[in-house]
Amino acid sequence: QSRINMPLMERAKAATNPLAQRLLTLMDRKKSNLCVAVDTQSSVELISMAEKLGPYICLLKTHIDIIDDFSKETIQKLKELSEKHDFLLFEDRKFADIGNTVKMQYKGGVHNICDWAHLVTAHPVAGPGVLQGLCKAGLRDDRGCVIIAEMSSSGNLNTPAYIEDSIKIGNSFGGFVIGYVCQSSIDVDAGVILFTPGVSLDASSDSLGQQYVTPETAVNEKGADVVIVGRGITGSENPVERAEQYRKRCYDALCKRFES
Ligand code: 5IU
Repeated sequence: QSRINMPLMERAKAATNPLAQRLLTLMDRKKSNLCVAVDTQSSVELISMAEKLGPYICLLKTHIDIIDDFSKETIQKLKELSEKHDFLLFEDRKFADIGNTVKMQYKGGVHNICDWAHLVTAHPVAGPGVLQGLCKAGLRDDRGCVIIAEMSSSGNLNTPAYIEDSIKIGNSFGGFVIGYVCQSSIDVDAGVILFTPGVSLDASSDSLGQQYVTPETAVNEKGADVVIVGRGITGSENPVERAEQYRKRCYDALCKRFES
């Protein structure tokens, strides 16, 4: 059986990475493979979305550096809500520098990302040093990284060779890398998780290069395990209703794969 048609709990058992195991188990328990991307500049809005949408999601994806009124309290509240509603915190920091620099970006500055984000993203463009650096900031069982193999935006520079090499780099850090951001069903072990952004029920693109597909296309054609949705939920009139709609469509599409 391959990753594609293996039930989540079987994949959790196959996973060698403890955080991958935890996320797959959480997805099964909550019946959610939905990650909401809350791209807002207001910490009040961020916390309010986390409180409202928490029950429907497996992951809350942040861009903590866009918050205008950031404070330690923002993080404290996110941590509390992550426990209350049983979701993990995913900071989409897109680390991309040399190891020595990303090590400091991960654990330093006002955001102190490795203190609170269960997951972070990294571009492998600089080579394995980016992962060596992140691991140096303090590798623990409840911290992990998602490697960006392929972006959703039009004109991205992720060639098939780049994607293949990204996976080679990621696979050599199996204790830290739990999966990949990608737009196609790349060949990875059953315990490795694929994340796909660029999903919307309303639009096929935005005015700045983003490209969208439906939840079903993401899960059943692109092989996504976790579906990342931003404005489709946060920009709607009723984000809670919309989140439940996306949760169901994404999870039903995933369950359909187990039957095949
Ligand atoms: N995001 C992408 N595409 C990518 C990667 C990250 O859209 O390839 I890597 C982020 C950007 C934003 C969210 O935070 O995912 C998608 O938001 P919308 O659903 O609002 O487009």
